[in-house]
Parts: sequence; C-alpha cells; structure tokens
Amino acid sequence: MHTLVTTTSSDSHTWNLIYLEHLLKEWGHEVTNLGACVPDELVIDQCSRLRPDIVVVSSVNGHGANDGLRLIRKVRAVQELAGLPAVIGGKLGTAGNAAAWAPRLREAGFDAVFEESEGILPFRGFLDRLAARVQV
Ligand code: B12
Repeated sequence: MHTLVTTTSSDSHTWNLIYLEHLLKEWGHEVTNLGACVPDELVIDQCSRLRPDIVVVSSVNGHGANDGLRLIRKVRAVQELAGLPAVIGGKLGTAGNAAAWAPRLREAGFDAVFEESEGILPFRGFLDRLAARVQV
C-alpha cells in the first residue's frame, strides 16, 4: 500500500511523523511523508497527484482536532478524494478532551480516529482490514 503521512498546517512536531514513517515501512507500506506544518492545499494537491491508498494525519500540538476538521472537510469536498481512506491520530486535543472530538472528526469524513492513549494496535487492525480490501 502507498501511504501518505502528513500533519496539519499548525503543527511543527516531526518525530511523530518519522515514527509513523518507519513503523509503516516496517509493516510493508510505501510511504510519502510530507513533513511538518503542511498547508491544507498541499495535502489536497499531493493526494490528487499521488493517489495514495490512504492518508494518515498525525498531530500532537493540541490543535489536531480543530485543524483536522477543517482539513478533512476540504479533502472530502474534492470529488476525486471523496472516497480516499483517511485517518487521524496523535494527541489531538488538550486537557484530555480529545475523545469528545472523535465523533465530529468521523462525521466530517475521517474513517477512523486514533487517540494516543489507545496505543498502536487499533491502527494496525484498521490498516490490515484496509489492505485486505485494497488487494481484492
Ligand atoms: C519535542 C517536542 C517539541 C519540539 C518539537 C521538535 C520536533 N522537531 O519535532 C518543539 C520544541 C519544537 C515543540 C514545540 C511545541 N510543542 Co511540543 N513537545 C515535544 C515533546 C517534548 C516530545 C514530542 C516527541 O517528539 N515525541 C516523540 C514522538 C515519536 O512521539 P509523539 O509525538 O508523542 O507521537 C506518538 C503518539 O502520539 C502516536 N501518534 C502520533 N501521531 C499519530 C497518528 C496516528 C494515526 C496514530 C495511530 C498514532 C499517532 O504515535 C507516536 C509514538 O507513540 C512533547 C511532550 C511529550 N513528552 O510527548 C511536547 C508536546 C507535544 N508539545 C506540546 C506543545 C503545546 C508545543 C507547543 C505548542 C509549545 C509552544 N507553546 O510553543 C509547540 C508547538 C508548535 C507548533 N506549531 O506545533 C504539547 C502538546 C499538548 C497537547 N497535545 O495536549 C506537548 C504534549 C507537551 C505538553 N505536555 O504540554 N515541541
């Protein structure tokens, strides 16, 4: 699978992205990592150009939920990206309020939301189910 790893426009943290890149490569993915502080429009351009099997958004600066809502609404507004699998994870909010955001993020268009406290296994499960679908 080709996986596009990105963060949000406001987020300058990078080790989360490097971690995901290595983890996904270890799991057999081809990874394009867009790096820190990625403008929404660049995410959309790269999704349209590269047509990845999935886009993985990571954010840890506490603005991820807000930024992610805005980003996924823009992605889903592009007709050719309406069905692109997309997930978000990390430290999405502050003061432990992230769980409250998950339903809104899913409603706006993310296929799954992975709050850091859940660990990495649910993410692996999601990718395994997606890979089975992609290979069919
Ligand atoms: C290093 C660091 C920085 C460095 C970053 C340098 C760099 N090149 O990355 C600097 C100094 C620049 C920085 C800046 C800021 N930081 Co900072 N930073 C950290 C710190 C100490 C470590 C982050 C790190 O590298 N972790 C290692 C990586 C591998 O792990 P991770 O990021 O935690 O990601 C893990 C999980 O979240 C998960 N994950 C992440 N994404 C995804 C996605 C999916 C799909 C899945 C399944 C899992 C997943 O997997 C990773 C491995 O377990 C953390 C505190 C901490 N101990 O975590 C604060 C922290 C992330 N920073 C924080 C803040 C607030 C900021 C600033 C806003 C501070 C400020 N007022 O300026 C700015 C942000 C500026 C911006 N525009 O984004 C807060 C965020 C608060 C929140 N989310 O509730 C933290 C948690 C500190 C704190 N306790 O308050 N920071």
